[in-house]
Amino acid sequence: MKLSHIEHIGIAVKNLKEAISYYEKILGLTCYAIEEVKDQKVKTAFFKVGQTKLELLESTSPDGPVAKFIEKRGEGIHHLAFAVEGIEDSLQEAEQKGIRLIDHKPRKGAEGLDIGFIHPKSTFGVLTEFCEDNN
Ligand code: CMX
Repeated sequence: MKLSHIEHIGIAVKNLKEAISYYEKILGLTCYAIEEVKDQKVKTAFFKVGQTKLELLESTSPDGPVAKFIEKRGEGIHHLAFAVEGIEDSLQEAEQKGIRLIDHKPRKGAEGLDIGFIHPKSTFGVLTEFCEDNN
């Protein structure tokens, strides 16, 4: 498995607009994209800090994963996403080593990346995402 860098950190928020304002007005970052990922029931806002991105996540539905996360655990860091080379093989390799996957095959996420999630119960409590830019 080859991880190159932290692609992004996902942060669950109740109100995207209010959170964007904090990152822009207080931290001086610029929101460069807002995108809805229907499949995941989220609206996302992206910022760059060096080569790492921050992805703010607001749920678009009360039964979405981010709404459930906030209800149970409150706002905060939701997942950690690594850039990998060969996402399909990396997911398979993790599974073969006994790790519980959420996605057995990559699917399309925000920014057109191929993504796959690993279950937090297998990763010491951190919802982990693999990403690969195959565009
Ligand atoms: N980080 C760490 N632990 C988490 C978690 C997270 N983000 N989300 C849920 N959990 C924990 C819960 O606290 C719970 O633990 P306990 O049993 O100890 O209380 C356990 O996982 C099960 O949680 P749940 O609320 O019952 O939720 P589900 O099992 O229905 O779903 C998960 C959990 C991770 C499988 C689901 O949220 C998922 O499939 N996530 C991947 C997709 C996703 O998060 N999409 C949104 C982001 C999309 C994007 O970035 O574009």
